[in-house]
Parts: sequence; structure tokens; C-alpha cells
Amino acid sequence: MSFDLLIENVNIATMVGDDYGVLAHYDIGVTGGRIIHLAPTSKPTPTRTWLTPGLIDCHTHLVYAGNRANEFEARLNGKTYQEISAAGGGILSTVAATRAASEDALLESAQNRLAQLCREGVTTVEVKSGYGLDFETESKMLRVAAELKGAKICRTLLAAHAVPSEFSGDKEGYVAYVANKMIPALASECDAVDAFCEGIAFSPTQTQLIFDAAKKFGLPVKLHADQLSDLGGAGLAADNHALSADHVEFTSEESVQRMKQSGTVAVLLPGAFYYLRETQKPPIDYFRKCGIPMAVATDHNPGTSPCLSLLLCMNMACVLFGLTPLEALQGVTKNAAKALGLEVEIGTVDLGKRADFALYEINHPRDLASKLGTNPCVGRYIGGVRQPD
Ligand code: DI6
Ligand code: FE
Repeated sequence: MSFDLLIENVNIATMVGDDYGVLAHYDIGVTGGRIIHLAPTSKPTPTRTWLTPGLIDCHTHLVYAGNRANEFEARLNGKTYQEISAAGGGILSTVAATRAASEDALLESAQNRLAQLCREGVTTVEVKSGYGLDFETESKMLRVAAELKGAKICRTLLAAHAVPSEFSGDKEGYVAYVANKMIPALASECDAVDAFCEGIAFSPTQTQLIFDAAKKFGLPVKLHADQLSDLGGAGLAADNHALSADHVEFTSEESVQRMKQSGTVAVLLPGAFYYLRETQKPPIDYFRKCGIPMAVATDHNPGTSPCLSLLLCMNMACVLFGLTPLEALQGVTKNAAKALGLEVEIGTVDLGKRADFALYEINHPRDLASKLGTNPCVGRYIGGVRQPD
């Protein structure tokens, strides 16, 4: 049998089933971008090369301009994230920089960040808008996301991220503008719609208006929910059949019950928890008890998680939130695929799936979450095509 690509004698963590799904000393064959052959190798020799599904970062804000190190410093001098935001810093300072930046400059900086993320074996990345908050800049951000090279990109419209200065004092007016103008005009440029449901951002009622508009265009929804307080965001997301509820530190058991009903994924963002020195942890035990799939993502953004290492976020999910290394790897493969609605295509190594995978020099896949600051990735394939290092 001949293939477009044949990799021989690797150990595979397929992530099929409830465990790593280990296939030791296997060959994997790809044709037409799909996995069509998985079989024990004919000449097994000792190997430390492991093949996993390509990693998926299912929550990032990768496109932006500016720098917020001043806020990191201000927080360590005693200010809170909410105080900085109320004083016009926070998201709005990145909005000003992003509006002012040229499309080329935005693309160059985002392309650089993407390259760093991918080095560790990432092959699919979700990228949100949300630092434009006007039609022109939101569409500029989505265009830049579409031009990124080196990974599969899923685009999310996050126009309801903050209230821009033009609508200062008129949150309702901005929500109406997003629902009636931005979502209709940008529906064909994105794969999903997100919002920030929080005291410093949008209320559950306003979030519902955004979701209603998204649904008119058949767009799936997701939500920044319960990051700093419990407004019932994850429950609201679940009631709207959201793909995911993200952050979820303050999520109540009642909301988790509603997530269970709808199959909504809990996306854990330990980088933001760490960077803001938060103390309220997501209800991991209750997620487990209810069988809620948990994903792990970087939430890369300039204000609350300027982190470009998904492997580090896996480690943080273990150390800070108590995930097991297996759960952390599920969180960046099959559960992250589900958070993007792509579980039929990617997230496991299985016959018929897209041939997106990563190669690592490790002893066992548990090593991926167990170490920090090292990068054992030695290869990356998208649709069976080897990606440049
Ligand atoms: N939560 C986050 O962690 C990012 N957005 C959000 O709603 C932070 C965005 C920022 O501070 O720039
Ligand atoms: Fe975020």
C-alpha cells in the first residue's frame, strides 16, 4: 500500500477513549489529508518519538497592537484589574492601539505570536476579534486572522468585549449596534460569536441579545463567563447551546447542571487566573462529577494572559486547578476540538480524521503537562503535510 505520507515506528497517544489511547510501535499512513492507515510496525525498535493529535488552542485574542506591561506593574502596586479598566485602561487601551495600527503591522505581530504558539505542536488556533469595537476595526481584525499562516484558524467575533468610548454611558446602544449592525455585516467573516458577560462588561440580558442576533445567522455562540463574579454566565451560555463557557472560575453548581444538559465545554484559562493572581478556582470536581468536558487554552491577550505556551498552560491547569496530566492533554486535543465544534474532524488520532499531528521526543505523553519551560516538539503536520520548524 502506498500513502502520501507514512510515519513508521512511533508511539501514538490517540486520545481515543477515556485514556491516552496508547498504540506502541505503530505506523501511520495518510492520503488526501486523512489518516487511512494505523497498524503495528513490522520492525519495532526502541523509540522515544511520540505522535499526538495536533494541539488545539481554542481561546486566544492573538490579533492586537500595543503593550500593557504598565498595568501588570500597576496591579503589583495595588490596583485591581477592574479599577484599571474603569480608569480607561484595560481592554480600551488595546482598542485604541489596535484601531491605530495598520493591517500589515497587525498581521506581522500576530504572525509572530502564532509562530511561537505553533512551535510546541499547536495546529489549530481560535482567534477572537474584540479590540476594535467598531465595524472597521473588528473587520480588520477578522481579515488579519484569515491571513495567518501555519495553523488552521477559527475566527470568533467578540464585538461585545467592552463598551467603546463612542458609546460611553450607553451600553444598551452599543449592544443594539452589535446585534443589528456588526453581527449581520460580519456573520460571513466568522465561525462563532462570543461576548464578555461580567460586571465590567455586559449583563446576562445584554448577552442574550447578542446570542439572539448570532442565532439569526446560524452562528454558534460561546461566552467569557463567570471570570470575576457569578452572573450565571455559564448557565446562560448553556441555555443557548453554547459550544463553550470560558474562564468559569465563579460558575455555580446550578450552571454546571445546565452545561451538562447542553453538552457545553468548560474552557479553563489558567494563564489569566495566574497572571491576575486570582484565588477563586473553577469547580473542577463538580465538572468531573457531571461529566463536563474540560478544555485548556492560553487566552493569549496583552492584558490578562500574555502567554504563548499551551504546554505551560497545561502545566498550570494541573498545578493551579488540579487537573491530571491526562485531563490536561484531553483539554488541548479532543475537548478543545469539541469547544470549536470540530470534534468530527480533529482532536484524536483515528482512521478518517484529518492528519493534524505533533511529534514529541518524550518518555510518555504525561511528560507534556509535567514539565515547564521546555519544548519537546520535534515535528508538526497539518493535513499530512510537514510544517516548517
Ligand atoms: N477576559 C479576558 O481574559 C480577556 N478578555 C476577557 O473578557 C482579557 C482582555 C484584556 O484585558 O485585554
Ligand atoms: Fe479571553
